[in-house]
Amino acid sequence: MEFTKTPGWLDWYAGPSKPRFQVPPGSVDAHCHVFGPGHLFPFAPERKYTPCDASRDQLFALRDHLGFERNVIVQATCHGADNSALIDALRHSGGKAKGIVTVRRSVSDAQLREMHEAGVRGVRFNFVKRLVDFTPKDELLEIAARIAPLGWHVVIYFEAVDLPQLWDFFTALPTTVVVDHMGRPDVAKPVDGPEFELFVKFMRDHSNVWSKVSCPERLSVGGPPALYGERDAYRDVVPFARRIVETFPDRVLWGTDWPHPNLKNHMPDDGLLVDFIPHVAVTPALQRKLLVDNPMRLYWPEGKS
Ligand code: 0GY
Repeated sequence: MEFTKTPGWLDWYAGPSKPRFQVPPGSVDAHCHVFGPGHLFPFAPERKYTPCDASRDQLFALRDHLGFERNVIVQATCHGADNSALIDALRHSGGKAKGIVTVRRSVSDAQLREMHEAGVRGVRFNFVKRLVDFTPKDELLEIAARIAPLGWHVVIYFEAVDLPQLWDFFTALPTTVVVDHMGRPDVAKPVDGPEFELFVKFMRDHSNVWSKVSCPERLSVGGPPALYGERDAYRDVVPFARRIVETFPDRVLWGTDWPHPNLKNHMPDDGLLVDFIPHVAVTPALQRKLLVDNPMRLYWPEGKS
């Protein structure tokens, strides 16, 4: 099927620089996506955007270019609950990718087992209104109860202003809970202000909650780097990410977010994003936890396979 991209869509940047920061051996890019290709894996009718293609082979090439060893591929909303592109990527990864899917309550136990076999280790619940239609909480709780026995976890995506109303639901989840992009803080607000304090409390009071300290390019209000290759971008996000890394060093993950859906004003150089890591994880010990030990414990507890 042929698809027309959403007007104004920014394609992923095909010439990323080599990062100056060398990630530790065995590093995991724990948040990235595949899009289609649309002619093989059509985008979902209920999608809120139509992206450019971003194939598994392109993702694996980026992984190698940046010096990473493994990927955690997260189902993107443009594919709805059809996880075929993601499963195909897992199956062609040679054991180097695990996945997070989106499912409806109609999913069968046999389908869940098959996904597990392919390398799926979690489901994503998305509360960002521009991306998805509302799913009733009882459906999500039912799904969480069914995936818990598989040892899977729940990935949640929401915006900081919505945390108070989602708190009771999130804290009732029976699994490990991984938050995308630190719950999207408004980085124009103080890092020790009430909004981000609530997120810190969420993690402090609930030892099953982890966070990805990803997406400075999405959270920054300081604007895009003037030129690709500029090494000083996104500094307004640093205090937020650094606080989470230093307060919860054993429950943080990092990911590129390639191919960066829905960015409006610029497309990041993924090499530059990797160079952001030592600003938020400032010691080799913290970098190793963030990039290797934590994602391996969560996604490859059996060790290298
Ligand atoms: C991200 C962020 C976004 C999109 C999605 O699944 C998605 O479509 O996650 C976004 O637009 O903020 O993590 O990729």
